[in-house]
Amino acid sequence: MYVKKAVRSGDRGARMDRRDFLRSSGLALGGAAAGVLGSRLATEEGFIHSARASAAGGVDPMFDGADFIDIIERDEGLSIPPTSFVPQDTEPDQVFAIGFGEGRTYLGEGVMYDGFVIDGRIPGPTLIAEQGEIVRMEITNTGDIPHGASIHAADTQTSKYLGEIGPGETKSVTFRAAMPGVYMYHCAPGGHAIPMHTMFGQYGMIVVRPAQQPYRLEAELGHGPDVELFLLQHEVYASGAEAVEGTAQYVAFNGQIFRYLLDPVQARPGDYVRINFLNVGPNQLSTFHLVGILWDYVYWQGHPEAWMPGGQTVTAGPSDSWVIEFRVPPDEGTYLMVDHSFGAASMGAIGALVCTADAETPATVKAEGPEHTAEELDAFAAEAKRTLSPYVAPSANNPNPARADRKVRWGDDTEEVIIEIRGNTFSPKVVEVAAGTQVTWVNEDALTFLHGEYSGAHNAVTTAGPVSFATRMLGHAESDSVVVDEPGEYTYICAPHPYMVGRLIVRERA
Ligand SMILES: [Cu+2]
Repeated sequence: MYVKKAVRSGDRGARMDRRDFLRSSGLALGGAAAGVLGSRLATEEGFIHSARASAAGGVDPMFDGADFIDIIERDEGLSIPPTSFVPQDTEPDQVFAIGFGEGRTYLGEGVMYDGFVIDGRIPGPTLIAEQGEIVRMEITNTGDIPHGASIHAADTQTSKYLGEIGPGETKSVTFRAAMPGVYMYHCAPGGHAIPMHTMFGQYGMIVVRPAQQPYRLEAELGHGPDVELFLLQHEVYASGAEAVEGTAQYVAFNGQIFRYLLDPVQARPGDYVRINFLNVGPNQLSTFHLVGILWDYVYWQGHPEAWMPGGQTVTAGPSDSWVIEFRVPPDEGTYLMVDHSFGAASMGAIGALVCTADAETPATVKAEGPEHTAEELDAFAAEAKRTLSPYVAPSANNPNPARADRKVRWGDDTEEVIIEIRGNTFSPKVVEVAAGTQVTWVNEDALTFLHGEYSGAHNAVTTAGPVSFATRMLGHAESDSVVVDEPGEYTYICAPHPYMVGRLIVRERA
């Protein structure tokens, strides 16, 4: 697991100096981007194509030979930023290299999570680019099944370049971070796997900082934030079925439940605080609130021109974001950060901003989940009260299973038991029946286009047990049954999604 954040065009300090120079001279783009986009004058309204380039009748040299040159030419003459499209061989200012795979994390409060991860964490690393920079995303599949990526900061094709990444494979996309804002990125292998992998934990935050226009409180105070918090709200599910239905087991800020209640964010009275807030969801609405604080300014999706004054909350559906700015009042004390949709707060989406005169600022808190070594995770697992795994029926080290993981036992008079397949999960995951009971699997996953990992088509095939059985492959709303006469414990999987594990316990009929 690794994060590589390479600055390709000189060191960061040198680039900042250059941007300051460009800003003062009316050209406000960073690094190599300034070189290739230098023909554009930057104003508060956006990019204005310079008279010099228009007079020459050409576009930036980087687009020489581009297929849709007339569209590029049109866009370069508009007052709004161009799209993110650049030729894929454009030299990047920053390279974000991240790994997508399967793995476990620690959710806090004695709960382990076994799901899908980015760089071994949930959420994945916080990626920060400057508006105008050329960014290359390099996605490596570190796991055993296909992954991929969707980058919301890119106003151009990403699925074409980052879809269907096989195990061990690396794919990349190069784009211009043209539009400032706070964005989500997430796994997007293709088809049914896009919502599945995202709901199982593969997401993170990518921020494009405005280069042309500072946020208002920064302009008013004449300096950047004393405390900058990148805060990502996300749900954790005990089963794929509950994920599809939107019934979260926990809701967290930055990877652990009650993370900042136990390890508060520190600030001083009077500090300028900026929160880059992203509700990943993937299902629930959030109304983020800071108890005892009114916002000075908020910016919808983080765009500096999409500002509003005042307010007590920001309302964010899944993948919605805000930049929030406020001053800490001149008084020491604790300010609680909550999702005021209070069910979520009670399930983990609550933290503290503790303000004392001797707090050490400036400070930055990133949105990625905590990093733990394999040894630390082993230690957490050994002490775990519970393990959550959305698509697996955990058998070991799960003394207090979540509702979705509890065995469902059917009496001897039951003739037929239905096991639904929903959200890449057998539901119930663990079923006990008397010998001779008919067991029927019904596929409730509806997105059954494509095939394999990219499809919601499933079956049930034994991997262990006294005898073998297999259903046929099931499309949406299709079913198949078996009658198991041989008592014993059966483990079965879905062949196209072998990480899906169910258990069937067949007891002697009394
Ligand atoms: Cu994935």
